[in-house]
Amino acid sequence: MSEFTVHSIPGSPYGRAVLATLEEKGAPYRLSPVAPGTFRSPEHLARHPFGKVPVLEHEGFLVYETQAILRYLDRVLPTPALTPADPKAAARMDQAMGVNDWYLFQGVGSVIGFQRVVGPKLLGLTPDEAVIQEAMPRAHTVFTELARLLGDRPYFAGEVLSLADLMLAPQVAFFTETPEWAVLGAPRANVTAWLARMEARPSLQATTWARVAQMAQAA
Ligand SMILES: N[C@@H](CCC(=O)N[C@@H](CS)C(=O)NCC(=O)O)C(=O)O
Repeated sequence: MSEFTVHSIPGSPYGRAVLATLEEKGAPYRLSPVAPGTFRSPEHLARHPFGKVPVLEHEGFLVYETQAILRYLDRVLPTPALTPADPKAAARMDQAMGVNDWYLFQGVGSVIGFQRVVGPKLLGLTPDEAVIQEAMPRAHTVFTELARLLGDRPYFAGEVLSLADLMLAPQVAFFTETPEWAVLGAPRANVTAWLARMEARPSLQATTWARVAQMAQAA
């Protein structure tokens, strides 16, 4: 299998989902770091007209949007399969990936993760407590729903790992670095057990912020 190139940055949960999926597949890949401040450069906009990461490059084919990237990887690298064969389980996977994009990231991760982690760590910003408080009602709804969807099963689509887990785990992991985890994640035993299960996987361990920063330095 020819090498995959992932255009991303250390600390991107979406980028981590792509890297962790490549790790799960045992595929050869390299990180092409997108330098801070160059997201809207002509070079990056040519890859991603919305100026975001990640972008996957494979055999001259470029694709952005993490869901599209993960599904592409699962098609060109069929083993281990990360999409359930059972239509209902596959629908749960798709649903959880949609919840990740539309409700967890938008207005929750993008606010609390930015205010508490990315802003202070990368830009030296002080968290805006009012903005965080504004995001909390939606955050409670999202975590309540994640706990309900997961139920008492080990993974979001059921008994086996799927793309949904690889997409959600990097986003949910961000919250463990915030005080809000105490009310959002920590009280939900199934969510914390699932996250611990995910973070113990070699694919997640190989793609922590620190490990991706090392990849970026070596690139
Ligand atoms: N819908 C996109 C979301 C990607 C996204 O929001 N990426 C963030 C990093 S995790 C980003 O590039 N942010 C930079 C910006 O918005 O300027 C996907 O699924 O890939």
